[in-house]
Amino acid sequence: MQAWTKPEIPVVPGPARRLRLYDTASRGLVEVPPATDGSARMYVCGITPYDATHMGHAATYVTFDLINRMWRDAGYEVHYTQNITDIDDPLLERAAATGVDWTDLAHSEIQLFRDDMTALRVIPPQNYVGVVESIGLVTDAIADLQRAGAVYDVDGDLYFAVKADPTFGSVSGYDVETMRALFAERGGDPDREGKRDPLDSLLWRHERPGEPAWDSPFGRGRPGWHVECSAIALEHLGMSFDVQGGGSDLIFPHHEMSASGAQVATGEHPFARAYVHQAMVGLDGEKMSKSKGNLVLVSKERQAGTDPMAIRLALLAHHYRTDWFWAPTDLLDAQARLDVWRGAITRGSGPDAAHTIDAIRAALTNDLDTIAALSAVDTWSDSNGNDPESPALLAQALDALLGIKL
Ligand code: 5CA
Ligand code: ZN
Repeated sequence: MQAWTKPEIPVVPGPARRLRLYDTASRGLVEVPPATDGSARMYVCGITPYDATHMGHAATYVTFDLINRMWRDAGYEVHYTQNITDIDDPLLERAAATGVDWTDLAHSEIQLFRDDMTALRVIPPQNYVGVVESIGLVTDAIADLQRAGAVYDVDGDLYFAVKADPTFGSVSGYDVETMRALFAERGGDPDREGKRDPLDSLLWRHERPGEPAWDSPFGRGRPGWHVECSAIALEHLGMSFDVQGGGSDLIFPHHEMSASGAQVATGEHPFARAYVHQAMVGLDGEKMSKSKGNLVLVSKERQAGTDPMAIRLALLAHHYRTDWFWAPTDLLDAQARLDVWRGAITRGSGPDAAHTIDAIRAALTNDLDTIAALSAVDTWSDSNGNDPESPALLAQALDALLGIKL
């Protein structure tokens, strides 16, 4: 799948810093990549394209964009893969409800997402990969799981036996009761008769009348969700890549299952070195979600004339590991801050920029502390100085490190 236009990324003078991130699995900060070996690999779970990008999605992709930017700043060659869940129940349901062909719906929402990402200056992945174009990869992964003895049949549907992975549960660290509740809530089927373990997850759903289906060694059907991300990540990044990312709603079952599936299919461990999760952005007391319909959409805001850089700055004003609720004041505050910064970089001179740039790097490499990074820029804007190079240097750093083009 075609990704989107890559923004210009200026090179910033001064020493870069190594990135530390909170890893959900080990429940602590880890350095990623662990060594200065020249490359860094990241997989981020992409959209299910049945509705437009909301502020929660945008927060997720901007967060992982900061990781990308910190790695590039440190000189790593970044390998970034993102999937598109372009066949799934919600997509088929929305298409049926609106009388639109499901592939047309997916394509138009993917295009809207590309436009939103471009406007927000998110660096595109090198591999932007749809599930529909990866069915062969997914069926290969299921065949590997079969060879590992981890697959069984329930009335023609194939299931992954989670017990085949002795480390199952180690991504989320949740107890069985919590896993079971979340599994039921997030697309799983713990109570289906014939399953060996309530947590076993669907790998291949045999063809149902009226549903799209593909040929496979297991008969016609379509893939289950988790194995899609295992297969796409394995193909484009291989095992033990540096960061598996997405929103915290994906910790369980999605990231737990996709890690286990890949580990059992390859016999290697771990799937990812760090599991990084963006907290949930909500609206009016609830998680913002396409299914609830309580959305603030990036595209609507853009159409209304909002500066995309104000949207990005509004997102950056919240730390990625804290849940928060979107409010109109977020945008007003961000626009006001942007105006102050724009005023400051058009001055003839300013205070020393090197110190501020180092403070931005120190904050961002410390588990993406965007609040401290923005505050360092505020301090620079509020101070006077006589360095004529400083405003241009700072503008360059904001563009490269925070993705804010003034
Ligand atoms: N296609 C799957 C991942 S394979 C999916 O979760 N799609 S999604 O469209 O529902 O979400 C896209 C990304 O945005 C995911 O990483 C998800 O975790 C994240 N996300 C969804 N809702 C929110 C929210 N309210 N706040 C923050 N991130 C969110
Ligand atoms: Zn995924």
